[in-house]
Amino acid sequence: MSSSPSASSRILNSTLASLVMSEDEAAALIQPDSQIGMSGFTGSGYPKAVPMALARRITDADLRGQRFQVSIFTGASTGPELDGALAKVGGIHMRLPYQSDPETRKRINAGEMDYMDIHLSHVAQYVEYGFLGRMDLALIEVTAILEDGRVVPSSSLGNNKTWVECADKIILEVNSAQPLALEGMHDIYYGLGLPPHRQPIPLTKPHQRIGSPYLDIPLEKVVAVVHTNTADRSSPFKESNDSSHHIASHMLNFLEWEVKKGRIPSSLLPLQSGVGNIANAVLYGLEAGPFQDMTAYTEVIQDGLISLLKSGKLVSASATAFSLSPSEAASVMSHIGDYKDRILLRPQEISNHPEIIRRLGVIAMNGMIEADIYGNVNSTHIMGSSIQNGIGGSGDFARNGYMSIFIAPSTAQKGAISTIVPMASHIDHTEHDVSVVVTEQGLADLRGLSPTQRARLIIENCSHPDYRPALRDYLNRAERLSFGKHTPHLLTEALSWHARYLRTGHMLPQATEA
Ligand code: 0RQ
Repeated sequence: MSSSPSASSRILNSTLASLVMSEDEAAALIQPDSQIGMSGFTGSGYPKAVPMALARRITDADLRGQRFQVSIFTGASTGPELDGALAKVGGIHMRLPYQSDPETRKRINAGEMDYMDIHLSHVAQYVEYGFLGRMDLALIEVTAILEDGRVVPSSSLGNNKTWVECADKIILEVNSAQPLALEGMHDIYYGLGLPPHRQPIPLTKPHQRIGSPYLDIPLEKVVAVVHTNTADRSSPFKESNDSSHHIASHMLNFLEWEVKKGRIPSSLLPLQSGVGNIANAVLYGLEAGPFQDMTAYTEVIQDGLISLLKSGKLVSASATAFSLSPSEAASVMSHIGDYKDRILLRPQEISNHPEIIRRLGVIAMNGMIEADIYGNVNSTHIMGSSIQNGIGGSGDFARNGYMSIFIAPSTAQKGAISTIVPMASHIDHTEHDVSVVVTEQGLADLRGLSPTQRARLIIENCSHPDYRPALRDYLNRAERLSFGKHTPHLLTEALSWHARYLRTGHMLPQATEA
């Protein structure tokens, strides 16, 4: 905890200033079995001090033989001080909606922790509808507190508005490491309401402001205010390689073709780009394209979007959070004022709202784990049973966008796994929500095609040459022997590729099996 003058000068409301305490004192206010809505989205704007103090409290309780767990709801993934620290001490009972922390992943996949993976646009309304039970506490990182008690949000907005509205109690972490110049960058819409009284959201342009730059805090609910001074801790992206360059180049050619056909303007339609190394590399690829005056209506601002903003190719970006590599985060946050007119952060119920995504005609570009030959996409599970991160916002955009593009290298784990398989081992996006599949091998435009037409195209254009003969063979035999001929499958064989990988460490069928 820091009590420097700069820290206290960020708390201008006298009632809230009187509630300043240490993180340990604040954590002592948290009861076992609480449901806590925390800020944080893709490693930005998450509380850092109280979760670690809570982890210490949980360890102490453990030593005394008392079970102490809490349920954690966030915007999306957080950082080691939150997910990492609490998962390590076995302190999380239920976690939602999206995570990418190694320790959390390990616990979930070991069956030691419950995890509910839901669309990011659903989280706020699930809580407001009461589907997820009572929200005991909101623990929110903010940049500063104004005299009237409203707050300047931090580097992400996520579900913060919903958490402070629905929770019984609120703890605020005021983080002096977040630049004060974030003030004015947020746009918090207060007009959504609940059915049957919902009205259209008055947002018709990606960069339009429809709300307030400040988050309203019901002051009577606040039980603690804690100073922190720790920067967001995000993960670096992998270096782009030949595979990601080829993927980016296929995407560029395709988008140029779409412009040439007159289907989309030369500034394209607003872009959404998912998390991950490949999605980030594709954004860098757009730098080389002919498109000018692009816009983004997305959830996360990654390094690639910053690069497009810097070069002037991207006019503006609307999102709910930053998701930057450590080096880019340091550079962007120290010059955040330069981006004030071009970046807007919104609550995730608005950044990911189906109504807006459909109205704006967003081009959705998301990474995938695997696709099957019919265009069903798995974004979340390794070998059908082990969670990687979660569906995040990919479903919000894939179902509702103008067009939905899924990207991945054609193989994973040094070629031992084909990301194009006969049948996906888990399905997040069905064949009905997938317009285009891209790997470094090529691109398959699935629009307007029947299942078997899609299968031929995906195999020929997207699969790795090492796996192509086996995929062709599977499809040919399925077309002859399948019970139905609409989406031909040999059910006992459909997932044998995954079973073989689990058995032998390689997916490639043996000659006798093909
Ligand atoms: O494993 O880390 O051990 O090397 O999965 O794969 O190729 O680095 O891909 O970073 O682009 O992430 C789908 C996970 C892709 C991401 C996913 C292994 C691979 C590697 C990561 P290692 P890459 P990326 C909006 C959008 C869902 C959420 C989403 C994601 C690791 O894009 O989480 O889209 N998407 N949100 O080796 C076994 C396969 C594999 C495989 C990859 N078929 N089998 N392992 N891997 N394919 C933003 C938000 O919602 C917040």
